[in-house]
Amino acid sequence: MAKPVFVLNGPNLNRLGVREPEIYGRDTLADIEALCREAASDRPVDFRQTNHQGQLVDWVQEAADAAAGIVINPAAYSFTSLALLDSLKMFPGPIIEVHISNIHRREEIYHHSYVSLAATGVIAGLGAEGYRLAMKAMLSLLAEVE
Ligand code: CA2
Repeated sequence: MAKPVFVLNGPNLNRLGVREPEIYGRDTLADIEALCREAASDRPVDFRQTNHQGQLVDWVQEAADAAAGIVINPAAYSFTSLALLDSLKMFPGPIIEVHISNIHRREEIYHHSYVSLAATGVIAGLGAEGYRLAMKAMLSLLAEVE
């Protein structure tokens, strides 16, 4: 049985589809989970969301043993968390960072992601579709190494 792809989501993403649709679109996190599972086809997906930084670190550490790859939208922790960066640096497989909005078109505080220093690739500004593309890219990357 193939190892799963962990899809990890950071703070406030549980509120997607409820507020600020002009920035984040109308898809809910449940909709995004469904499209990730569809894009993954036979590959198992472990889809999670937390509002807590330490929980994300714990899940990345868990992924080091249990997951083939990580797709992560760290939300605000992208721009603040050296703890998350350190944990991702220890992950041996591919990491794809996803942002629903184009962080580079937003205020300057959103322009520098620490997580990007550990990411294999970054997708931003394509809405929920970014997760589908991230899953497709992840499957290609895993096909190269497995
Ligand atoms: O665009 C993204 O995916 C972000 O990672 C989302 C983060 C933001 O801090 C990043 O700059 C970009 C914020 C998520 C907030 O989610 C909300 C959902 C519904 C309503 C309001 C906020």
